[in-house]
Amino acid sequence: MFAINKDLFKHIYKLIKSYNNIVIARHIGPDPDAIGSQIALRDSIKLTFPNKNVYAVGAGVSRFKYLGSLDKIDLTTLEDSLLIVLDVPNFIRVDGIEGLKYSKIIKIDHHPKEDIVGDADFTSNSYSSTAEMITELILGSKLLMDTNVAENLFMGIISDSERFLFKNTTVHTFETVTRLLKEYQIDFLGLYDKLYEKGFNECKFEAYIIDNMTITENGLGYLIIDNSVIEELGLDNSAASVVINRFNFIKELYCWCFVTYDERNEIYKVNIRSRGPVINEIASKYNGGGHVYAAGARITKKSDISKLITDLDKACSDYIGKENQ
Ligand SMILES: [Mn+2]
Repeated sequence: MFAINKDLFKHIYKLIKSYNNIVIARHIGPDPDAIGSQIALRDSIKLTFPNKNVYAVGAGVSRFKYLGSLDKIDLTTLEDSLLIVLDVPNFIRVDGIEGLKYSKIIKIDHHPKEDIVGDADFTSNSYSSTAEMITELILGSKLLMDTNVAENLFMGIISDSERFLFKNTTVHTFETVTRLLKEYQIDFLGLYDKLYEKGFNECKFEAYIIDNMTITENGLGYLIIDNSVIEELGLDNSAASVVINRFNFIKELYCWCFVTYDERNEIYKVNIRSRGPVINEIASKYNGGGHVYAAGARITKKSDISKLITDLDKACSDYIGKENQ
């Protein structure tokens, strides 16, 4: 893996070096991997080149404020910038680059390839997280790292691999984390408090899901979540995506999905997870996509919800068939 990337890392470093204005973006509805990677790379470039203007853009999420702050800037005032796109394969899901004039793109992402192609392109779905890729880039190039950068990368890896529980975890993931821990004295137990502390109402929401989820005989769990439940508990409409990973390893479930209705955008958002069946190809049929075992979809027609559920159930049944062979 390292040998192939050496020239690519040189190319990425050269591009970064040659631009004064650099804008780093990631996907809408960001998670700790997206924001942690973005802030870590911004801070690493600033450490390496203190005179450059480097901006991490997109809407902030108050829950992830501990990762650092994003930059509020009128992008239309920037001349000739370098755009770095992280953790997102398609332009439609890039957050906060409207009006930006850029001449080159660097792309770093662990999702299956879609329409974004970088002039320097580091796309591979054999990494647990974008943060794992950026750690490899920084440690394998002349970019600098400090404890703060290392902590944000650590958080991205831990979060996207669900603390090494997900199937995207590899020996390389452990090696990468070991290097961060060894070389940058990360207070990882302190960081876990920030990442895993949850309110009691979030626990009640988990209980509501457990109580109301339908489980098919093929091992698909699904629930169309009532918005009034989320409101009564004082949670926001990202609640389902916050808790979905907590339903892993339930014996009766191979795949599980939660549907929430986003009133403002008049769209049904579906979060899907799996511990066997491939789900991103199904999600892409319903205006979505993602990883093999973690994906999402956006549905406008209510009747498509049951079609999606039927497709996922079929994937579970195929998977059980395969397992029994
Ligand atoms: Mn990611």
